[in-house]
Amino acid sequence: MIESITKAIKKFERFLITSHINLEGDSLGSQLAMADLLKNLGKDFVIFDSSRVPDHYRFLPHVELVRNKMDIRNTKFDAAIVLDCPTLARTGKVKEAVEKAGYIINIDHHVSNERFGDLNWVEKGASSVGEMIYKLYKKLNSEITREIALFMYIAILTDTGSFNYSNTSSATHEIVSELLGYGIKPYDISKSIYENKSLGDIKLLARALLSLKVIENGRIAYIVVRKKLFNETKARETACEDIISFARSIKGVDAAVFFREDIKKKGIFHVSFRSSKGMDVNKVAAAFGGGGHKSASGCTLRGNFEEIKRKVLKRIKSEL
Ligand SMILES: [Mn+2]
Repeated sequence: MIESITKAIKKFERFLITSHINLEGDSLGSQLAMADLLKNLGKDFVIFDSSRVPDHYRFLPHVELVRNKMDIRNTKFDAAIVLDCPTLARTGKVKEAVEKAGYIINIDHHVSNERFGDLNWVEKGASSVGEMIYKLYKKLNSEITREIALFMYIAILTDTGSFNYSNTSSATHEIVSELLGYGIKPYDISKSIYENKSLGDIKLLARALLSLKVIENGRIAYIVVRKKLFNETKARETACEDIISFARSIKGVDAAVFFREDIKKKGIFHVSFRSSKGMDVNKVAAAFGGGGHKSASGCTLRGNFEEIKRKVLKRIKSEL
């Protein structure tokens, strides 16, 4: 598969690079690493994403290349490279531009990937798309610099939960060991990403934890964050990123659920799932039109909150 990807990259000249809405470490790191790979090969590219770069990733070089607006009528691409994205709909408003590009290269590691591309390289066993891009560099014999190593490291670091999740393997550590050889500083990176919170973010965390409930004899834990909490605490949307791990960390919990009301759109709720001990939460998210990985997934629902909560908890109970 990787050969057809390298062939396509060599064949085309002008690329659209994109990823999923709500950018995070893997989507951002893999896009920036892909951009440098294309640059190394003398190709043209534009990075166009639906969401803005979160504040705690603004320390990365080249983030200014990430565009959130584009006049697609006057732009022509030979191909679109879609990274870390299980469905085309997850590219958000970039979907139209991807379709217009005419040829789609889909590179991903989600089990729920819908193979929407003309070329689909989906590696369920990869820790992150960053790890897959690393393999592309090796395959193409392309030079890795300190900056490129940083992009890949961030993708791997964040998608493995700082090397804690079950997707962490000896291969992951071997790659990371090589990346560290380029002189990147794990402590500085970790500080920039994880210790850059506002006071409001922490106040929101405190309030969110107060909402934590356990059901089914402690086997399911869930947390709820309603819209008004953002106003009351002055937290940023990204403050919610890893609150769900507190629910999963409780002894005896098989599955954790995090409900977050959308700040802008009325009646929209984002639901995340995390499991331990092998429950397949990708299946649970898929039942509501979402997806992800076996032990980490999500979906978005519209409607009355109590009704959504009831439906979601009923579905996850059936997996116990
Ligand atoms: Mn990923």
